[in-house]
Formats: sequence, C-alpha cells, structure tokens
Amino acid sequence: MSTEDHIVIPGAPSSEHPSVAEPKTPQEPLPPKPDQQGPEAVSPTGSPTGALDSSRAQSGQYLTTAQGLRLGDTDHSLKAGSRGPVLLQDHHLREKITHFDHERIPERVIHARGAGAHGVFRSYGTASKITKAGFLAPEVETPVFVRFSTVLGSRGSADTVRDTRGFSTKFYTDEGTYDLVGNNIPVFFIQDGIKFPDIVHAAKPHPDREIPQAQSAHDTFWDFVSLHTEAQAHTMWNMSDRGIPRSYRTMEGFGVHTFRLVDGAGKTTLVKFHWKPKQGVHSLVWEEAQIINGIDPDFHRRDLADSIEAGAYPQWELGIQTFPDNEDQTFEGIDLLDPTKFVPEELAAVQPIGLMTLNANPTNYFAETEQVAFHPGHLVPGIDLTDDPLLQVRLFSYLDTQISRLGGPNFAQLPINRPQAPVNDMFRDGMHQTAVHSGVAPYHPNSLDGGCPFLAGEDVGAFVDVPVKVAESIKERRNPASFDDHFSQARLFFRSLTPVEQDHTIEAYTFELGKCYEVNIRERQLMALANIDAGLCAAVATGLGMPVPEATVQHPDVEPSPAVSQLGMKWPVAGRVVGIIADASSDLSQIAAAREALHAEGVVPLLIAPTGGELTGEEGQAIPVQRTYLTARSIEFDAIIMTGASTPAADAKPARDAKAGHFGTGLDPRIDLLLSEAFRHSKAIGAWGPGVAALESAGINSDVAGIAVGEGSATVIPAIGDLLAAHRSWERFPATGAEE
Ligand code: HDE
Repeated sequence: MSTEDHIVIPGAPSSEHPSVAEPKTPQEPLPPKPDQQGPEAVSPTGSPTGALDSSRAQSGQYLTTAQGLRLGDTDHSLKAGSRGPVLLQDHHLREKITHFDHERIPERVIHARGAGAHGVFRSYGTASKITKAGFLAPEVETPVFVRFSTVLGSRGSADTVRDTRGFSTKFYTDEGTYDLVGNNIPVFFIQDGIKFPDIVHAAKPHPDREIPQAQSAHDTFWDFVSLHTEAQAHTMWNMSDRGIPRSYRTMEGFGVHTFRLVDGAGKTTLVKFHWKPKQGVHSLVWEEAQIINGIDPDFHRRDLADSIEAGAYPQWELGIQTFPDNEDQTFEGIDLLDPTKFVPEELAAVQPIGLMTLNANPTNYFAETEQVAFHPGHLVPGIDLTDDPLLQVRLFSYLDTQISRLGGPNFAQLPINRPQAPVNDMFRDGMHQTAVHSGVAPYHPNSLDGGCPFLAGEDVGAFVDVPVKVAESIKERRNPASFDDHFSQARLFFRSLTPVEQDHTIEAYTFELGKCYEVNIRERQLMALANIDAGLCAAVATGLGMPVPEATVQHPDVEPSPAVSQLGMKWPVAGRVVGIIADASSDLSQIAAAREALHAEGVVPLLIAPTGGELTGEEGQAIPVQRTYLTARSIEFDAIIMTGASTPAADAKPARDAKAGHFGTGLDPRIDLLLSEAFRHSKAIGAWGPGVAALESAGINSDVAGIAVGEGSATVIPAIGDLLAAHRSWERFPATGAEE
C-alpha cells in the first residue's frame, strides 16, 4: 500500500513538525493489550460461517462509512462554497452525527457506576459433595466477568461515596451462565421486594432539585429507614467502615439471600455465599473518602485497572456457609429467608470452595462493563433458589430492566453476555437480532427440523426445579412473625466492632443525620438507635445536640461476632502504594534500595519530587519522578516515606490556592499538607536522612504509633511493611467506642 493511495484534500492543514504530524501511511489499529483479551464467545447464536462475528465489526486500515465505503475527509462538512451553508446531501455528515446522537443508552436505574474485569474461577471441588454444579467440581476452571459498583450515584458520580457496593460475577460455565449478583454487605434494607422502588426513591437525589448525588446523608433516605426499621441493620453496616471501602480489591462480597444447592441424588442444602478477598478487608476514613471524591473521583476504578495492568491480580476465595434444608428454613433461631439477617461466621464457618483471580481489564468499557447484564435467575443445575421474598422479586426485575436498558430482548447475543455453552433457544427475531437462524420450525415438538432442538433429561444436564413442598396456606399480604425483629442484628453488628470502628460509625451517623434538615427525622432515627444500642444513641444524640430518647424495646443479649470487624489481622501488602518524598537533599542510593525492596514485596513505590523529570544524584544516578509536589496528594498512598528536607524552593511564588497555604513549619506547604493528611488518616509514615528533621518540623513525633524512623531503607522499609500489613495505625489516636 503506498501513500499515493491516500487522498489528500487540497488546503487541508498539515503539520511540519514530524512528531505531531498525522500519520499518512495506513496502519493496522493497535491490537488489544495481552491482558485485555475477553473470553472467546462460542455461542452458536453467531452465524455458522463466522461471517457475522462481532469481532469483525472494526477492521481494515482506512476510515469508512458504516457501509464500508472509504472516506477521504471526515473533518469538513460538504458546503456550498467554503463559507456557504452545509448541504443536506452530505451522507457522511448525517450518518456520523446521527450515530453520535444515539451513542448513549439509559444508565442502570441503580448500580449505574461500575468497573469490571475478566478473570477465572478455579474450583477446589469442596462443594461437589453437596452440589452437582459442574463448575464446582474439583479443579474446573471457568472464565468469569465481574462488575463492582456503587448503588446510588449516576454513571459519572464519584467512587468513594458512603454507599453499599455491588459485587456481581458472571460464570461462563459449560452448563450455561451462572450469575452471583451480590453486595459487599451481607444484609439488605428491606424484606420484601415490593418496597424496592420506595427505598430507591428515598435514597436517590430529591426529585425537586436532584441533589444530593450519590449520598445517603439527606432527609428522604433517613425518613425511609427510620420509618421502615427493618432497614436499620443494613444502615448500620453502611455507617460503619464497610460503607467506604479502600478499594474494590479489599471488599468482601455476599450473596445476601439463602440459596439451595442440589446434589446428584436430589438432596438439598441451604447456603449463603461469601467472597473473601486475599488482599484483606480494608476501608478508607471518611475525610479521606471525601477528599478523594474531589481529587480523583475514579479512585476505585483506577485502582482495579492499575492493579490488573501491573500484574497484581486481585483474588477472592468463594466460600459457603451451609445449613440443613429443614422445613422452617431457620438456623440457630435466624430466619434464613429474611434478607435483613446474616448468620455470624462463629455459628456457621465459611467453607472455601474455589478461588477467583481477576487477570484482564476490559478492552472496551461500553461493550463489556456497561452492556453486561446480570440476573439472579441465571442458574445452573445444582444451584436453586429459596422463597426469600426479596429474591423472588429480583427474579422478575433484572430481565425486565435490561429489556429497556439494552434496547430489546436480544441482549444475550452481545459478546459479553453470550453464554459459553451452546445455545438453541427457539427465540426469534426482535430488535437487534444478530443471529441468522437456520431451519423452519422454531417450535416444539416439530417434525420439519428433525425434531430439533430436543428436550434434555437430567442425565444430560437439564435444569430440574427442586420439588419443594409449598406450605398449604392462604393468599395474603403479610410477613411472617419471624421478620419482626429489626434491631437485634444491628446491635450484634455494632457490639462486634472494635472501639475505633465504633467511633467511626458514631461519627458517620452524626454526620449523616447532621445533614438532615427535618428535626422529626433525626428524632425518629435516634429512637431507632435507642432501640439498637444506648451507648451509640447517646453518642450520636450528643453530637447532634439533641435529647437522648429512651428505648421502647428491650435490648436482647447478643453474642458478638468478631469476624465482622475489619481490624486486628495482618494482610498481604502486594498492590499497596508507598509515596517516597525526595528532593535534592535526598540520598538516591537509599531511595533506589527502598524501591527495590518494595518492588520485591509487590508494593508500588512512587517517587514524589519538587518537579517532574528525573532526580539525579552526585554519582550520576537518575531515578524517574512519578509525582510532583503539585500532583501528589496523600490519598493516593497507603504509606509515606520522607527522605529529604522538602523545604520550599528559594524562588517559590507566594501561595494562592488552599492546597499551598502556609502552615509555618518550614516545609514546602504541599508536603506539609500531604504529611498532615497521612498522619490524620492513620497511615504509616517513615523517614531517614534529612527526612527525619522534616517530619519533626511538621510536628510529627517519631514516638507516635505508626512512625518508622531509621538510618535508611534497610530498617525503615521492613517496618513500613509491617505497618502496611495492618492497613492503618489506628492506635495513633485513642478510641473510646460507645459505652455499654
Ligand atoms: Fe439489584 N437490581 N435489586 N440487588 N442489583 C439491579 O438490574 C433489584 C438487590 C444488585 O453490575 C438492577 O441490570 C430489586 C439485592 C447488583 O450490572 C435492577 C431488588 C442485591 C446490581 C435491580 C434488588 C442486589 C443490581 C438495576 C429487590 C444484593 C448491579 C440494573 C427485590 C444481593 C448489577 C440492572 C450490575 C442491579 C433490581 C435487590 C445487587 C433494577 C427489584 C438484595 C450488584 O434490576
């Protein structure tokens, strides 16, 4: 192919500068990165010849119309003279603008903001004693696609708001696609799906001004949860550190409802699903989360994509709690059909059944993360449902919403939604049909297409509904009496937290209710807190400057569940980020050693220097600068190391913005701010060389918890590693918790 093939428009601007000039030789588009390959779509819903394979949607070297006609110009509309009106006959202009006009699809009514990743699930086989599901047999590997999300915010909202997170997994199994559509909190707001539009309307922005975005700190949310006290348990988890995860990688996931596993002989076991992150369960602190929303609203999305791109693949172990499938569907007095209740792990241990590794980023956000369609009714033989009234309503909602969100009933043909098992569904036609179905008899039974498709028996993998006995009953709109207890599990959760976690929870309630204008809503929520825990209620009431109400129900004795606390354990440090602050006074050989030691542990060191480029030492070594004093902010780092004096440049201009306000410590004000935030947020801080004196000038005393000062990287880096393993140095500030 020669450059002569290229049509050059007379008068079109061209750059003389070679590095910014438009390439003139046709080139193949860049291939996807090796870690961005999606699962192969093998569904026979494509044409048998592969001619309609969607991967051929964009190919060739030349710009074309949607019909494949080569184009020589896409920057100028066809006009009657260069200063004249645009002509209607410009078919390329009309096609280009029309397609653009229709680029958006409706965002999800909830869970609109999300981030996805591909991966693989490897089964340990431990569940195969109680389920015939093929993908849970020993050593079976199944491709997966996971989408994490916030619930309340719009598609462009910030990541680190206080909210529940969605955790949806699509398993492309040989027996059909199985979806586990869960959350990062094991209980839900409501017991019956009929209330779902109400809780969502209450939690979404107010309909008059459409504010606040992605927040629960407003009147309508607290109005609802204080009136529907079944929401109190979920709300308590939201107000705890679980509402502001450090990363999608450091969240637990829960199936919430009780499901039913079925073995080859038809025997059933009730189960609850859990995802346990290998990275540990960690959260942000509230002030940090708020700062992130301004500085980097894509914080969680970026963190997930970066870690996968860097090869630090996040992993979760899938586990199950098992319960006998008894007639009343309860376990230790807990109604397993009530989705506002969880079963403490101390009562039923979580048994690991497989490992999920996320190892590839999506190639295209819209095609994959936006168009993926999950559904709790996507089941495989060996996994069945229960009569949880919330789950039952979900079974209707997902397919229904996807028909409007994805523009018709054929969205299962989109590459991300295509099963990897053969599909022969007899569904025909409809909007966006891409399959070219052969045959004349899409009905059953038929004789014209040779009787195809045939019905499967259980022996060849048919899904058979468990013949559960349905209680003889009357038709009524009523909950069972076992659903009436709305407070004991909220109390159990709160009493299981450590004092520092309780303090955070108290602060969160005080903040959120402090944002409510209506006094009667605050009073009603305080009443609910009084019924949950007197100490919690008193602390929140004090913060609000309101009287402490008396409880109207007796507090039950609850056995705490230490497993719900996130503190007290050591976790792997791989994937955590350490900021190394340096300047001309730093010893570069120490920095090089620190970077090497951190890399060896899978930790990401980022060098922060006064300006971009490289830091060069006296012996000519050079280390690339990744963040400058201007672009760095504490929120990006799990730990900070000071290696230089970080005094302001002699020619520093007077500070104008808040970030560069003077704090009188003699340090560059931006570094001063970074240190004080990291200190307040209980992050590990290390120093050596001139960095030690710099820390002191910032008022950070090395006797305080979580400060590692030493001669150099050989002593400081291991100490920082230890501190990182515990996530934060919470002991830095005394915690009181709520009085019993
Ligand atoms: Fe959902 N939920 N939900 N939900 N849900 C949706 O489906 C719904 C519930 C969850 O990443 C919607 O395609 C009802 C519990 C996740 O694409 C919608 C009820 C749990 C996601 C819907 C519930 C969830 C959704 C919106 C009460 C945790 C994001 C867009 C009966 C176990 C999936 C869509 C993704 C999405 C309905 C309750 C988790 C409207 C009616 C409980 C993670 O269909």
